[in-house]
Amino acid sequence: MYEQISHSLLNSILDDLKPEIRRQDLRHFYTRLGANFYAIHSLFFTLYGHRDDFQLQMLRLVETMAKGYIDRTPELEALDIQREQDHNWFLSQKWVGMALYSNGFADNLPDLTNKISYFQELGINMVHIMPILKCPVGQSDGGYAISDFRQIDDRVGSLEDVRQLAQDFRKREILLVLDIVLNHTSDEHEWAQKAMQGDRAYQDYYYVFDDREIPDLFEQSMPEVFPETDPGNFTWNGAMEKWVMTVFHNYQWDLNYSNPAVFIEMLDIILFWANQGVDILRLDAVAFLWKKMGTSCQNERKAHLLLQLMKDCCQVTAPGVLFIAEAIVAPFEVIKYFGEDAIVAKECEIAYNATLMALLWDGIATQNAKLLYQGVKSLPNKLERATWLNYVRCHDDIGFGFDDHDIRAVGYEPRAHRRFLVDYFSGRFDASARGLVFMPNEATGDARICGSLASLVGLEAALEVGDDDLIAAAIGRILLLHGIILSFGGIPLIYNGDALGVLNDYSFAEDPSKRDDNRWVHRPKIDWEKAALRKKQGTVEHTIFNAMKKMIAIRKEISAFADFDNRELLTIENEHLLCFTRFNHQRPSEKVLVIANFNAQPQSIELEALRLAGFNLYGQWIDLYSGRKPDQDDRGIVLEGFQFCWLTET
Ligand code: OTU
Repeated sequence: MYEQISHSLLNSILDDLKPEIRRQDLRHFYTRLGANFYAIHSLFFTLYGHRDDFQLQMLRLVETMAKGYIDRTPELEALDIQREQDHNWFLSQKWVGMALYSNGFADNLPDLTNKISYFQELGINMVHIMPILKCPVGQSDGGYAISDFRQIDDRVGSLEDVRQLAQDFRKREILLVLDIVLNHTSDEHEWAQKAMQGDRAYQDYYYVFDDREIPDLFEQSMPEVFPETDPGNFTWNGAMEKWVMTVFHNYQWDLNYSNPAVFIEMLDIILFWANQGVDILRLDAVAFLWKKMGTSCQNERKAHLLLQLMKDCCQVTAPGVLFIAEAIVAPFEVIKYFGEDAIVAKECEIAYNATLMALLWDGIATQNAKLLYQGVKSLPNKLERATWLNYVRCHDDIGFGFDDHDIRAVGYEPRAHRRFLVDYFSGRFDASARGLVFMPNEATGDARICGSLASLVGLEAALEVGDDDLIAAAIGRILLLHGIILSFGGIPLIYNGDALGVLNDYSFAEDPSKRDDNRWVHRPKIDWEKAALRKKQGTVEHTIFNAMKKMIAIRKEISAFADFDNRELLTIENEHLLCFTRFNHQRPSEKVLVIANFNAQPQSIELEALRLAGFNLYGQWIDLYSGRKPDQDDRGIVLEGFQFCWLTET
């Protein structure tokens, strides 16, 4: 858009650019800057326009983008241009992700490179490696407390290893996903250290206060993330003799984005990682970016403006790089991280589908799909060129954050129902679920759940008693959940260990840096000798791994599984089943019917429902997953306990 004020500002900025920037060939940079400048200027002005040094900050911002562009390799620039041309590339069904800790999946980064063939064997072509940056030696929140945004933790490797990995992945068409922890730094970060030494400029990078007056006001409306271990949102720092805002752990200092210097530093870091060859950046804890007194300090409008500005700036320098929003918040809030009021994604192209994740677990606990159906029905529509990251579990706890209205709509009382779920997964209701309660909050009654997928769905207990039926049921649940995330629409993200049925790892309790955080129970170190059993018939590992491998391979062949607003939820009588159709957005008659039975008993779906959904009842049906004709009785199609199928007409 052409607009006089921003255009004349752009001209004067271009005149003021450092000579070394002006001398470069910046053709593509300038076209993109011209296209995005109006938006960048408006956003930057809304956030920082009240400052005397606004124009100087704006110049710094443009210099940061230009510098990032100059550092971009020709290979990455070619990729940018290719992705600009094929801008829906990430909506394809061919992508299947996995999330892992480099020192949990492998020993370290070089060893991870040795194990790339495992990804190829399973069909994984997008790998999210959890934090690998320099962090405190003891407690570091699993690396989410970062001490240097440009240096790799030497316990896992070096920057050279990451570059090598990025290259090795690229050759094999595997996407690399890394974290950018935007919301906070560790208290060992240079900025925090300088702040502690009394440097005012760096104290302004954080929220620091002389006394409790303002912190107390904030506390009135701010919830607590880790109430059990880190109650409150502020920590006293003796060196500064001030209170610092620490929403997460007391050693994680919240960055203050009302300071444009912070924004520019973090943009520079984003561009730095884009230039190391990272394809997708996972932006951690984005809901928390803007703090405003009197609010929960989550999902604030200005948090969205910051993300829009990040996206607009990153598009100028590295348009091929995508953002994932990690916002584990209410369904109607999550959707906004794609970009509110925009036609195409204007914040993050991808967002964690935490709602689906939580609903799936409800289905497991209740053996009933009615809340899952209701929650999926209420999922707001997302924008075009935006997609979900669908997952069963990740490295964090599982919170039952679905909507209270939906819970009531299906006849449960929200508080009691959530309590039931926590009781269920912590084994108080059914001893076969081996979860641990995470961060119970006495004041609010809230609690979340930790535990590996296999242990939560009963595999650990079933193996202990050696009961084949129970083992089969647990495996059935594991496959059922993946059958949904692989067909729902979006990028499925499989968690490290889940394709091998890895159980809880209780060893964290002996490690002083981990024992207070039971999320470590489901952050396994893969035992590769045991993992080799995936090649031995008759083992649990073999059954799960090969089923997943087959599902992934089939998913990649089904064009109706690409994500183009092409899912229709079916309303059916049997509440144990979740049922939806996926259709090819260009050829809608190419349909796949997904049916998932959350109940242990066989369940049937009435043929009339399928007829209403546009299926030809006299045609030939085939389950693309099993390759078999579905079972039928006089009422309709019958699914075994925990069975799922991907039906199509032949
Ligand atoms: C994210 O977590 C990370 O995934 C966690 O591993 C980190 O501890 C946390 O940020 C701090 O860096 O912020 O938007 O267990 O579900 O805190 C949601 C709580 C987050 C996490 C939540 C999440």
